[in-house]
Amino acid sequence: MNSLFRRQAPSAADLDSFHQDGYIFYPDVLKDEARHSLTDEILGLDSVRGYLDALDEKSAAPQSYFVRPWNDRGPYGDRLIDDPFVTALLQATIGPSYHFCHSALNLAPRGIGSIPYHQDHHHWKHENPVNLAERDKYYVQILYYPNGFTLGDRNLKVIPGSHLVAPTAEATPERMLAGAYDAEAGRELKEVRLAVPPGSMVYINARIFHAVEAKPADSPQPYRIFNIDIFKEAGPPHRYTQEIPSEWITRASPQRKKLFLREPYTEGCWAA
Ligand SMILES: O=C(O)CCC(=O)C(=O)O
Ligand SMILES: [Fe+2]
Repeated sequence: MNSLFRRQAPSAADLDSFHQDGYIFYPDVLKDEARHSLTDEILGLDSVRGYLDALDEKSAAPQSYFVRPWNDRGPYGDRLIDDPFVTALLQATIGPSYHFCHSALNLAPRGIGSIPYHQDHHHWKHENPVNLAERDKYYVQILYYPNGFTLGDRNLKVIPGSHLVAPTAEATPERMLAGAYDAEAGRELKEVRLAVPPGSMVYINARIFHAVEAKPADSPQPYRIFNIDIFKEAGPPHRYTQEIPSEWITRASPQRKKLFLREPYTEGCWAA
């Protein structure tokens, strides 16, 4: 199989982790060649080079590089979208009916601040009938960390099981971590901080609460690379469901075309 990954399909234990914890952590799952090539592709982008040159000049306040959607993908970035392992994961978790939603690329420099606990399921924070109807559908984020991170250095952290708590305004991460929702989740909800080697993937149900710690000014790693692909169960657009470049559709295989043929988000598309 022509895959960028060391794995071919999720194991039963992986799927248990997805359903019970809300995520699957795959350390160092990209093949070495794929990790190197993906990294080179990202660092070779003109916009990234410009960003990194400016970083070297040490501006006062550290700024992240962030682009959404990330359409300027080379062959490796492109292959991530429907790599056989990614397809196997999506089919085993969401089922046969899912679409590519959008993507993003992020570089986090030394001195950048934290991201507080949040969820990324865009139908929960809106009350239109369409949002209410879509609330329980799957929305999956595939997080890639080509150069990884260590604890205390822009590490991701999660509250395993927090996706099992009904998304109400009262169900805040603070209250979850204080034990108020252990009974509803059927487990103790507590924080897990992840240390992630280069070439790792974290596959999450976007309903899980997750957060990111700050990157120290003296971090041995000058910047952390993070790219993400997001898939949604078939249905109306999420907040960032991107327009697909027409050339992507033109050159897509019939299988891949199915991922792309859906409505993008437009202003007012949720209005009743
Ligand atoms: O930077 C990260 O590791 C994750 C950021 C995040 O929470 C997101 O993109 O939704
Ligand atoms: Fe997030």
